[in-house]
Amino acid sequence: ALSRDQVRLSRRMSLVLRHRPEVAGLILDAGGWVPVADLLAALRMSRTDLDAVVAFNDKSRFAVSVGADGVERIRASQGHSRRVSVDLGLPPVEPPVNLYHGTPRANLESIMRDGLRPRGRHHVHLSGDVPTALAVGRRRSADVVVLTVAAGAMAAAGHVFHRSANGVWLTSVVPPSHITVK
Ligand code: HQG
Repeated sequence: ALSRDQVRLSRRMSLVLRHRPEVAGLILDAGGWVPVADLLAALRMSRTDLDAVVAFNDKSRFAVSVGADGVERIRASQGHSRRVSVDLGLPPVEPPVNLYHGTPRANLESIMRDGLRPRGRHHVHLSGDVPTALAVGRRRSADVVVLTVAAGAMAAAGHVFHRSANGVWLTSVVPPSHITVK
């Protein structure tokens, strides 16, 4: 398991790699990658801590890859802010018939009127199973509803889905007509 300090570093990595790279003096490339060496220097963290965070992060939020130039880079697998212009380059994937989204009950009326919107992020995030959707909703409220998204029908109607490296389903918007309350 991660130590408390490593969990704190993990949060800092999420902030920098998804939302505010400039606070660490970093610039993400078009795919959202930064050299591992630059991140270590910017966050003054050890390689051991970085490896632990990448390996034991509860959601596998970070991916490490060696480029064609031999440089080792790291990026967040999903969750980027709209203000950070990153294209993960994920291919379109045929979704399952249903996907799920957990949200505070207080959002329900607005969602059934306007659909699911990406808000500050690049995509609406959907889960492949109900327990995961419940956990996502509980980050924000104890009173959570799980919405069933008719992903198969959406795909048939031309909506595009992607799946992040850590298994989160991504799409641009979900119209209310494809949402039911489970
Ligand atoms: C809601 C975590 C009212 C939406 C998770 C959500 C996920 C609306 C909130 C990832 C709405 C946005 C993303 C509408 C959407 N009216 N409320 N029309 N449309 N909402 O955090 O899906 O731990 O941007 O239901 O596991 O909660 O960070 O999205 O409650 O994968 O790696 O607006 O964040 O991953 O909140 O979570 P978020 P999310 P990490």
